[in-house]
Amino acid sequence: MVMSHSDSAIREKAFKELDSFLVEIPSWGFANTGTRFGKFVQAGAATTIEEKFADAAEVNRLTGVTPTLALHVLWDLPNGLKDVAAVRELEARFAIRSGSINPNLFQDQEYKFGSLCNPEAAIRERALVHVLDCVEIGKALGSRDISLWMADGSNYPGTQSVRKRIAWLEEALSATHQRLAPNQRLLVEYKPFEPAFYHTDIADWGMASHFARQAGPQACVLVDTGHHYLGQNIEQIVAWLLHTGLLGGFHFNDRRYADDDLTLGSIDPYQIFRIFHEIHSAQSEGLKLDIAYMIDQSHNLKGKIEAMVQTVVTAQELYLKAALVDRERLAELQQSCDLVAAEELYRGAFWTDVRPVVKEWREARGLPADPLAALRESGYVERVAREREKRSTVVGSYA
Ligand code: RM4
Ligand code: MN
Ligand code: MN
Repeated sequence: MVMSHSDSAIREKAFKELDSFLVEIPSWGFANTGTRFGKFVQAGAATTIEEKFADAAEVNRLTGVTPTLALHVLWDLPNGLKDVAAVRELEARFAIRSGSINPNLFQDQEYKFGSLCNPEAAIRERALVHVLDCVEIGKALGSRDISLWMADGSNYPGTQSVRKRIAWLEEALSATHQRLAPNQRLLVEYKPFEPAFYHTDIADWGMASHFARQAGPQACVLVDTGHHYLGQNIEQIVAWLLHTGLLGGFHFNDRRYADDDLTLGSIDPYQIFRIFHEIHSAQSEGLKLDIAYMIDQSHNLKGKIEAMVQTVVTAQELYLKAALVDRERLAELQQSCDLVAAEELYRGAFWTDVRPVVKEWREARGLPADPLAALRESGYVERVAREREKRSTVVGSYA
């Protein structure tokens, strides 16, 4: 089973793994969100970029592993590049850096029939200009990843040329790639459904891989765990992306049905463990990986900060469980096709309670031993709720 080493060797390995595992949290995870039927407003939700930075700093104070905040450009930088100076100031004030830059290609009226895949050239151009602005924002903020998700698609068969739209998107992504600085990356996210009901222009990892390859060497694929059909084997997709060198990052969340954006591991923690196992095993075989671990969740009912802390803690636990698989032994068992022993070893790692060692690690790093309890004790949520309650209750989607 997992614990074949001595306790201190396990502790040493665990500490090393936890030291190297950082998680990026999304600005929109602190904002008021809802479903298409309505929105339940929380007094403590962040409505300004300043509040989002403040909340991110609180999560980082409690967990110590979330130094970057993903930004969604039109929600967080409504004036684009002009807002960079203000963001810089917030970075310094809250000791949180800007993380991935997310273009917004879905909220403007012009995008009714698509953005980079719109049949009208002028609208495609407008969308491209926005993406290129995001590249410049990334450069100005020193943030590496441009994380691209589009809502483009169609609702009815025969209403759009799927192939023309492929070509338009290829053009736009190549043009974007040309503008990247040498350290920047373009992450291409896929999603099979919502908001388009018939076809989505980047619907799965095969299409995303094609677009990434075609755009250039600094483009790779982003896997959002909620963006798959229910029966899909996500860890196999991850294994393929590792094999082809195209795995750029994750948007982590959980779901029961579709893109539910529930907190990580709330429905199926074993799924995330299996994904992490693929990554750890690729790493142990010497593959050089550069994976952005990002959260993409919207907390409609749970308290925003509490849900974020819970997510980060869960991510650490699952990452560590998968790190502790005795991979040498597993390789032998796989080789000899000892199926039950292999499976039991694998499952054994999943069932190992790593919480005590994570707690030890936190104490050793000067972090609260129990971040969720520390959050409750701090009174942060009540304080910001009191302060933020006074403002107007007008809230737009996510922002
Ligand atoms: C999409 C997708 C994107 C995220 C938006 C808010 O479903 O997951 O990554 O930015 O939601
Ligand atoms: Mn996503
Ligand atoms: Mn999503």
